[in-house]
Amino acid sequence: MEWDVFLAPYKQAVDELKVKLRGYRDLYEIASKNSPIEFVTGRVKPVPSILDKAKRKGIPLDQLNTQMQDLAGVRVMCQFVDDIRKVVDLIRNRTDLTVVEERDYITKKKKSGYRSYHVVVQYPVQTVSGEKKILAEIQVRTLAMNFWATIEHSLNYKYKGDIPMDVKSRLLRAAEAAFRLDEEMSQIREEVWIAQQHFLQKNVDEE
Ligand code: 0O2
Ligand code: 0O2
Repeated sequence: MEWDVFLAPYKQAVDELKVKLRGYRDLYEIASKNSPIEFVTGRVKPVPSILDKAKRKGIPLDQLNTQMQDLAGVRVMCQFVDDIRKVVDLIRNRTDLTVVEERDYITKKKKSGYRSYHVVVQYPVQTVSGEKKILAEIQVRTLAMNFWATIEHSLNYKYKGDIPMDVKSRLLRAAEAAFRLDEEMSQIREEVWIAQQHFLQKNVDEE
């Protein structure tokens, strides 16, 4: 398999989607609105991870393009849980891609404690042999969810997927703490917002 050739359109898609999603930050700033996007990262799945996952899920290598949805992966980090819905709406409304699947691990978290909103999109890339539509997975999550997922991911790597029970239960408690942090932050934002409205109303009344 010529991995460089096979993965080239995926790399192109990741690069383009990163630019496009990062672009919202400036657009929100110009409109004097708070950006629902804090930062964006992305990667093409490394070949050893592709081979691992293909083996684990029984995906034949000639069906990777349709069966493995996260060869191209983009991650959008938000400050607040509420922003996730806004980002998903921005993605749904784009005319340069098609949403083919959504997985909501926010209202229904995974057994591990993982929370995130996954949107699988079909994205057209212009290649040397014409247009190629590829699948990409966009993961939308808060900073707290990302913090947890990053640590859990590296522990999984360290323990080769076999995390000891006591570490697992600590991770579940940490996931719970991250969830509460998100809730607290949302409440603080709400209170700041209400205070601002009072302040603006007071100024209008005094004019
Ligand atoms: P590991 O252990 O394999 O995860 P740039 O500023 O554009 O140069 P960017 O996009 O800000 O770079 O960050 P980068 O280096 O592409 O990604 C940083 C890390 O986040 C990588 O870790 C990726 O694995 C991970 N990552 C980013 N986006 C995604 C995504 O959409 N899906 C998945 N699964 N992972 C993502 P490493 O260094 O490869 O290490
Ligand atoms: P990477 O590149 O190492 O992150 P499955 O692989 O069966 O769990 P599926 O059906 O392929 O999942 O799609 P899903 O669940 O929507 O997305 C899988 C990706 O979500 C993973 O990629 C992770 O990036 C992230 N993810 C899912 N569950 C967890 C979890 O429990 N902890 C963490 N840290 N991340 C999770 P990969 O394939 O693991 O690759």
